[in-house]
Amino acid sequence: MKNKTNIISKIKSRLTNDSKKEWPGLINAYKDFLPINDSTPIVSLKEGNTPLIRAKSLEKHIGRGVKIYLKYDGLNPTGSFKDRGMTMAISKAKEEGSKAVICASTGNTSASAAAYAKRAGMKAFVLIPDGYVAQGKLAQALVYGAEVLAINGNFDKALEMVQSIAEDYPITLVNSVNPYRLQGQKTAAFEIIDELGEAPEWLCIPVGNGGNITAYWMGFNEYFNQKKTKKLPKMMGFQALGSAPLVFNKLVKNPETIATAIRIGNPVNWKKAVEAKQNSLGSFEAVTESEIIEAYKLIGEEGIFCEPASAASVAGLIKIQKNLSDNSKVVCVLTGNGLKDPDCAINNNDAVFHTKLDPDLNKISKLMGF
Ligand code: AN7
Repeated sequence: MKNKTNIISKIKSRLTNDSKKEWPGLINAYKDFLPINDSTPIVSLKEGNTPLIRAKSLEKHIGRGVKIYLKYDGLNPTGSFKDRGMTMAISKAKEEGSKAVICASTGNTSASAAAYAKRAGMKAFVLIPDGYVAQGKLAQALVYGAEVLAINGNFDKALEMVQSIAEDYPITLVNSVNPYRLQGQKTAAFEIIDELGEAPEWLCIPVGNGGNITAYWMGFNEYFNQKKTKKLPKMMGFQALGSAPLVFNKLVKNPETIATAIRIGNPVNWKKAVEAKQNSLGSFEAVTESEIIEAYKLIGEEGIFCEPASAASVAGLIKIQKNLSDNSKVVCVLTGNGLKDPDCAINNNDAVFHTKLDPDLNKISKLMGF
């Protein structure tokens, strides 16, 4: 009897300890590194703390002892890295007394802004390029209750418009020109160093507006200055060939790519992204549509589902593999969840998919090879 009580009290204490260890969201986890104060109302969906997963089949593919990690940021609450920035941007907007937020978006920013604004009791307006936002992202913005304005124009036009609206009217802009966005997003670099004990030699990341590559570089440097890592990674930014203004150092008027998240011709963080690349001795490279899809499938073979824009990081890694030294560490950032873009998945896979089958046991087991 005594024994039983002991066991129960042990289990109880473990449960309470575990609940104390619950991930508090990235603002609480990294508050010493973030511009918040005691009166900042923290608007959180427990974002951050996403897994860093070894990519074993990719490692076989590349060889030479190179260690590859996938930072699966598609596991954030709304399915993309945008939540890292949005928890900060919306918390600060609320602190400043803002009642409404606005953004332009290729999809993920609008989903994230809609969710965090709803949680903060604020109104969200999102401008999107009509017909060029993946279904999952649009569904999210609608369900989280944003007011969706789909324009006959691309992302760059939408961004120009929201910048002008935010100048003229009392509404907070939550695109990555909002400095709090990058502050939140830099925490992904902290998580990588916290887990690996040091920065990797290489960071491969898809680039659209250039916000995330800037934020990662900021995060790596802050930890470097705090002596939490002795090295800094080379920042490798990848754009889709049809939307590659940073690669060719030239504005793209009509950007095109299957990776609609990065269908951006005039990146708003152009200068900062170039600085991150130059200061880290990294580089920008373009990846083709078929390279993106090939990488998308290879990531699927790891048991991981990301959206096509995110696969650009792995497509890029494959492209630059000869530059990697033996036994070096690479982190590829998977920025968004595969469920965001079911059309891309259905149209681009090598799966065996039998349809319109008779529900006949004999036929089906025969089909299965028995
Ligand atoms: C999955 O949602 O610009 O270089 O409006 O959704 O920081 O712009 C999305 C960008 C990479 C590029 N991967 O990041 C938007 C938007 C995914 C993305 C990027 C985006 P940035």
